[in-house]
Amino acid sequence: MPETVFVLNGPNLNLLGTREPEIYGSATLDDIAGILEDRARELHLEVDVRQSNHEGHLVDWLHEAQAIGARAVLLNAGAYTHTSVAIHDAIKAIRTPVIEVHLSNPHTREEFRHQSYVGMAAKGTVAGFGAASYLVALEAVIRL
Ligand code: CA2
Repeated sequence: MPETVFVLNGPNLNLLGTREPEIYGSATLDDIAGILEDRARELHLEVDVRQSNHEGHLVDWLHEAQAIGARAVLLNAGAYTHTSVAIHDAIKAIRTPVIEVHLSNPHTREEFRHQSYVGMAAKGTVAGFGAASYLVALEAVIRL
């Protein structure tokens, strides 16, 4: 059985591909899931791609990643990146490595996006490459 990589996406990322393509690109979350599934197969991994607009779901899924023995979590927590101590604590509470992912580069954007509670707890961060950020993060998993 291939090991599973959770790909968790936070608020508003269900809207990807429909609005603000100049910031977030034109790929939908389903498009990204398809790209990751193809690459994961080549890497003998399996991806489980999820999205929620609710902070607690992301916390529950981080716990679940540990419970099922997931190989890693790719986490784009959306705006919760910059606000959520609960998600920070959940990342710290599990042994499963978490890689922070962003489509845009938050450091080139508004000041309030410069702080990341996710990044402070994550193994590493991939940001600024659009949909390819997820792919680069998946490649990093096999090097962990
Ligand atoms: O660049 C990223 O991936 C972000 O995590 C995206 C978040 C933002 O709050 C972070 O600072 C950086 C926002 C996701 C909103 O997604 C939308 C997609 C399409 C249309 C509108 C919003």
